[in-house]
Amino acid sequence: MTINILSIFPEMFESVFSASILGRAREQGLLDIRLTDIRPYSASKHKNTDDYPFGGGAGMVMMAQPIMDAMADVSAAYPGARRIYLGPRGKKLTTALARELALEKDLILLCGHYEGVDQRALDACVDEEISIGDYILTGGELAAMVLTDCVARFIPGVLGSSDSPEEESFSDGLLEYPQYTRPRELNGMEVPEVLLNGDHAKIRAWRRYQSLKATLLHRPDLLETAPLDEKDLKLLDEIRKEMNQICSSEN
Ligand code: 4G0
Repeated sequence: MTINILSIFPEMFESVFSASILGRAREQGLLDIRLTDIRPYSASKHKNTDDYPFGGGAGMVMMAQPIMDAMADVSAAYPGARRIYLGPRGKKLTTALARELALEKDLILLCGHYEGVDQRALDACVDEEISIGDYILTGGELAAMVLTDCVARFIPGVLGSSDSPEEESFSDGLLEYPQYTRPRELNGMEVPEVLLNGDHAKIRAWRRYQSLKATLLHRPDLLETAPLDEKDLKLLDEIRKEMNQICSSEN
């Protein structure tokens, strides 16, 4: 897959996309990331990319012309690529959307700045707007990095063969269970006994219990949609009772 990114700050991406798992994926040719600087496309004398908003108001707006010309160049090289604008009014990025985007041959990501982009550029050369969450950033670059990282995990081969994107938080609709590594004892804090005995059925049950407990405690909304079986529902009842006991013994 090729992810093309259009930005006025292409240098922001270098270290994030060179380190760790994304760096390895690129070296292995599983993911091609290409940065296009929008500024050289500006037809204005000083290579401006922003201007005052018509109608007045605070801040600046990114000009349509440099974006449309940059997008035309990149789109011609990657016909059929899904063209995505990162912005706070977009459809929310979720695991399900990331999985869907990972199936695409190519993506083009447009990073906006200031108060956003001239609407005509969005109308003419963007297929969809995606938001990484309900907050405002100073630019779309960090949002593009988040989307790229999140999508890359679902490209076959990007995660080592032993880690699977299915085994992690949210993939089964629940929060993750606690993890431990060596040493077995650290400043008097022990690793839970059950993880040391090699009884894999017991370990699985303990982890499921911990996931259900964390979800009930921190994200009860997820329990409405998580696929739960009879055993999970019984465990949840137990956890609720335990939690009630703890609360009532405090009074
Ligand atoms: C468009 C994405 C882009 C409009 C980008 C700002 C948050 C996200 C930008 C604005 C971004 C996100 C209206 C200020 C650039 N901020 N949540 N900043 N406005 O995905």
